[in-house]
Amino acid sequence: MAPAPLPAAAVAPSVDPALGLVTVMGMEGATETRSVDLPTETLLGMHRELLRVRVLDARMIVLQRQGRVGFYGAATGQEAVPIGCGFATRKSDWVFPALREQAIMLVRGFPLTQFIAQVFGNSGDVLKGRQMPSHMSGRSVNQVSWSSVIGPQVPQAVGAAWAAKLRHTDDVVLGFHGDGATSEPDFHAAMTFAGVYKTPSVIVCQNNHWSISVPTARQTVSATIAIKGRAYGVESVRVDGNDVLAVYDVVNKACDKARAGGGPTFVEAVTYRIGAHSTSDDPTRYRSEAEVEKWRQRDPVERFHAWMVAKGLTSDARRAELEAELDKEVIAAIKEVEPLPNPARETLFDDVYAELPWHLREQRDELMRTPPAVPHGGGHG
Ligand SMILES: Cc1ncc(C[n+]2csc(CCOP(=O)(O)OP(=O)(O)O)c2C)c(N)n1
Repeated sequence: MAPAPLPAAAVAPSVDPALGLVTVMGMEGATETRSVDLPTETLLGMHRELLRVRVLDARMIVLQRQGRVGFYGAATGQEAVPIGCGFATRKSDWVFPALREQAIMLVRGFPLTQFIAQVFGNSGDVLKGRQMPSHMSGRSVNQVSWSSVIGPQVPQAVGAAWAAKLRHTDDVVLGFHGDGATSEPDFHAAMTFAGVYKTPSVIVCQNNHWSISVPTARQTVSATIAIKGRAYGVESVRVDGNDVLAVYDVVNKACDKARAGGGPTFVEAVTYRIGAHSTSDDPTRYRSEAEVEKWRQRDPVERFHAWMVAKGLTSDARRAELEAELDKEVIAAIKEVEPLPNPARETLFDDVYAELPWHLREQRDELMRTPPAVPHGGGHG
């Protein structure tokens, strides 16, 4: 198998935003290629959220390894994309994620306990245990669930953006996908539609260099993924996806443009999946440790932390305190939600029909006459 092309971040900045790489921080974080003008409170918020995803993902993987939850897809190495994007949105915007953007919900105010209850899929889960872990959604934060099929969320996002335009709101819809999804027809349909109807969309491709075991080099021979947007008449930008400030800057500008009626933007965020595709994957079977190590040197959490230290906004000691505090919060949330019972069996029949049709009423009644196979209670799925 051909190795993934390395390292995208070394591509020299070019005047062409679809071929170059927008950065704010230097590769080690302590330096910067240009200055940013963000309130200290926002910068501290980004720092906290980056650390929170790292801590949360590590805990969730432990739960899966202990057999306490069934599955988890971590964002390790890619945290700057969901966090940068989350900060760039407004409350009334919409998010159509793929597997690694669940943290946007947290940035936009979704409660941590409900988030973790979704990983357990128990009665604390607002989705009533109907979705896989890492396919979360929350009505309260306008985040729509991913179906697990690679691609459909992109045309859905574009369709929702078209609806926002027809309603004359200035809401923006963000749709996410991976590099692998660019080989799916849905990606091309979405880009065509976004270009033709000038939808207020920001379509973000997280190019993490691997689609499970298939490297990006097998998805395309185009110079970059961003350049594809040009064929659809969609303004396209390639950004350093391990640079939270650059992601924020590019996506924030794209949102402003969309709100002002300027139409869609396609963003390729160049990043790398440091961990496994999911808890069902063993990446040592298809990529080298040397490749992973190269990307660890550009770790988005470490880079931003180094930048914040250089600015005098935090310190290693403060970070250690914050990590301990965040870990405590995650553990407390697990303790609170894990003992919750499974969703009641009859909830299976809720939420699809305003009035349950006769054949489903019969099935529900029959189910309720049958004793549960597993006692109702105990949170271990
Ligand atoms: C249509 C479809 N084909 C295959 C799969 C199996 N599958 C699940 S995740 C995945 C890789 C997706 O890669 P990419 O789009 O690059 O996103 P990443 O997971 O790397 O973020 C595949 C092939 C699927 N879920 N749906």
